Amino acid sequence: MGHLVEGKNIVIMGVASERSIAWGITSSLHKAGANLIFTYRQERSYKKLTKLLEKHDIEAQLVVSCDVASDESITSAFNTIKDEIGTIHGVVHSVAFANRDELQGEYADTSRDGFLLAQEISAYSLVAVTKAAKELMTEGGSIVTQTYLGAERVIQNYNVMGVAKASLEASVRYLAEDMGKYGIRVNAVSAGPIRTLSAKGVSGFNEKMGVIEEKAPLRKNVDQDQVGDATLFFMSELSRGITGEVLHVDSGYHIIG
Ligand code: NDP
Ligand code: N5H
Repeated sequence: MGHLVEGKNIVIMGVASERSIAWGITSSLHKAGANLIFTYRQERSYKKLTKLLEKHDIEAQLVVSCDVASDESITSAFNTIKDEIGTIHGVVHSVAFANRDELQGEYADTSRDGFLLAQEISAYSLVAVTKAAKELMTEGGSIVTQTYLGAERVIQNYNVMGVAKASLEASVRYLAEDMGKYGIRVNAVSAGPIRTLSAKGVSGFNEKMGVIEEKAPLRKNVDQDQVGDATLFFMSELSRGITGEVLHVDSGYHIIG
């Protein structure tokens, strides 16, 4: 896999810690020769990222702040990327957010604000980022987001995030149609449960991991590196015929009834 994305400029959004799915993706893309640009929201994530890059001897082309809740922040981030880097070939979207108290109990209790917040950060952000990134993808490109099975089925506690991921997956299809004519592909990876900062403290997470070990065809949980390699596939020319797809990296769990 040494040269699958050699020389490609790829933006990675959503590294918050060494456990982040976006960090697994960073490892895979780095090993495959990509030039990496990072965006972060919280200062804490910026510090983590800087330390991680140093520890793993990875040189970022650029690290820029981007809060996907704000159009100005997205515009400013991609303008900086345009000025400093120029053409980009890929974007990894690995961000989501919902109020913790709405990731338990009944979905019917979801507040209007909580619903809109989850949609804004976890689904609309892909639309806004795609629009901004398209201007820099003058040689075509690949956009990959992260989703979860709770978009397709009712999974206890996922609630408002399940509805946001359904919206995200539908956006992947509509965006794939729009972007196809510019040579830009848009896909999603649907990962099984992985212990990350986001997953920390959410109700029922441990049980979900246990079920995978018991019921998934491969009888084990997935990890960040497996998602990283699948994302690398989507970033590379190996997937050149694929767009609008949701690829499950979940030990096969989604096929089990
Ligand atoms: P992490 O907590 O590591 O990453 C979540 C990221 O979202 C953080 O980097 C956070 O940045 C970012 N984020 C939240 N709000 C904003 C915002 N307004 N603007 C910019 N960035 C924001 O968790 P994961 O790696 O688990 O999550 C990454 C993606 O993977 C999410 O889309 C998640 O739904 C998806 N996923 C996760 C699974 C799992 O089991 N972990 C399974 C399937 C999908 P900051 O901290 O700086 O705010
Ligand atoms: C069925 C499950 C378990 C229950 C639901 C979990 C949903 C998690 C997704 C969201 C993104 C988590 C979230 O927004 C947490 C925040 O309220 C609080 N956390 C934070 O603010 C931390 C510090 C920052 C870094 O997090 C974010 N997001 O900014 C699903 C699980 C089996 C799989 C899973 C965990 C899926 C997923 O989408 O992440």
